[in-house]
Amino acid sequence: MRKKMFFIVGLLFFNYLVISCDRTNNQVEVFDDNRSNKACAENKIPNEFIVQWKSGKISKVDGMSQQYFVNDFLTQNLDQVVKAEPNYRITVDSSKISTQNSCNQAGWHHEDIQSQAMWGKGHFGDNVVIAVTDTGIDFNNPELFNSIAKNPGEVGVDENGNDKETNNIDDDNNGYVDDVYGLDALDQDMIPNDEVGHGTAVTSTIVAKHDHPFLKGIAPNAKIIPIKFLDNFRGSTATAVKAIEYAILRGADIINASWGGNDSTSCSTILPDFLKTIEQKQTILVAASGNGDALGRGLNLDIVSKTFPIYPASANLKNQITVGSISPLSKKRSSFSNYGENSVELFAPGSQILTQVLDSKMACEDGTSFSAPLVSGTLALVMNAYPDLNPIQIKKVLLDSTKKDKDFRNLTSGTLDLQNIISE
Ligand SMILES: [Ca+2]
Ligand SMILES: [Ca+2]
Ligand SMILES: [Ca+2]
Repeated sequence: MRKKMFFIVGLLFFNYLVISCDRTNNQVEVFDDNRSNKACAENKIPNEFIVQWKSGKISKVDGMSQQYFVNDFLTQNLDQVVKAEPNYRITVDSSKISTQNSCNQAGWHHEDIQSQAMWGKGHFGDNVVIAVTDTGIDFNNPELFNSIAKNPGEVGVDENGNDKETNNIDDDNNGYVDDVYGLDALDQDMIPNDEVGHGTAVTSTIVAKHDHPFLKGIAPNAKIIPIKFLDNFRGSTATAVKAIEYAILRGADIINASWGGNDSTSCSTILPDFLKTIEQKQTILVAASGNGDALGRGLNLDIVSKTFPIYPASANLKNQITVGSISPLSKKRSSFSNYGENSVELFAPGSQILTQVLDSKMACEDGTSFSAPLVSGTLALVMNAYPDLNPIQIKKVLLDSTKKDKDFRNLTSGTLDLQNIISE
């Protein structure tokens, strides 16, 4: 009798152990803390998490401790969760924001890539929409403001005779009320106003009008969707996902991503999973290759990507183009620019680029952040020249036309060259 009791108690205890171990293992499986990595630990936003749901949705969960999130929230929702992780900070690369208001080599980039070859044929980016996922734009800059692609579903008059822009109704049913211009994923409003200057500079590289001798946008007639998801301290994996989701919702032909070049994007496994879904969309993602290590020395992304990938640069999507930077003096890779025969498609000017910044001032910028928009804008011109091609074909036209130089360590061994595009 005593023996049997012991057996039953023992069995119960054993069962309990199995159940609790099982539960813990499941949680460990879905929750990836990446705690061994110092950069990840430093960039973890306290009490914020991201959940990738089986429905395909990705959402931020906040306002609870990690212990509560794992033991309570995840436990309760385990059957609906694919993965969860801390929300990691993504910041703009402020080391590459210029304070110089003029460039010795201003305007060199259009000569180098022979922009006139496309402009001369009347290709200025008309009817092409480029989403700029960045710090927003200066809404007081009339040139940039007038380049915004207004959301056609939120303009005009509704059935009650009210202006759809301000009727406080989500007229196009895309989940955002009165999103006329773009999205501010940081302040959660519909005015992506730039407080840093980076997004304004990137955007002006694409759409600045041609009334200044050296500051000319590569695709001045393209329309942009400004999407603000980062600044010097508030961006995150969660806002990056929101930004790209919104660009796709709005049907952007091209998505410019001049960001990701710090350690924290390697911490997320949900971000690359999400980026993979862009391959199914009718769009092209253009990513800056990144500005090297802490000392500004360019990195070989092919090697770095194996251990500390930089997203989106390292994502290697079919409809993605990752761009490194050329310097005007050497006409070679800018020393800070990341490179890689498998990870970087081509190089484009990214040193000494004259741009607009806040308050309609100018700045002389360095960084792969400015190489990417030159390619985004060029893609708009290619879409003008070849209006019937799909994104994969457009990408091929661009890559086939690069100016070859075996010293450039990238997929095409080449640099952006608009003269070659038009002669094909
Ligand atoms: Ca809407
Ligand atoms: Ca509305
Ligand atoms: Ca705002």
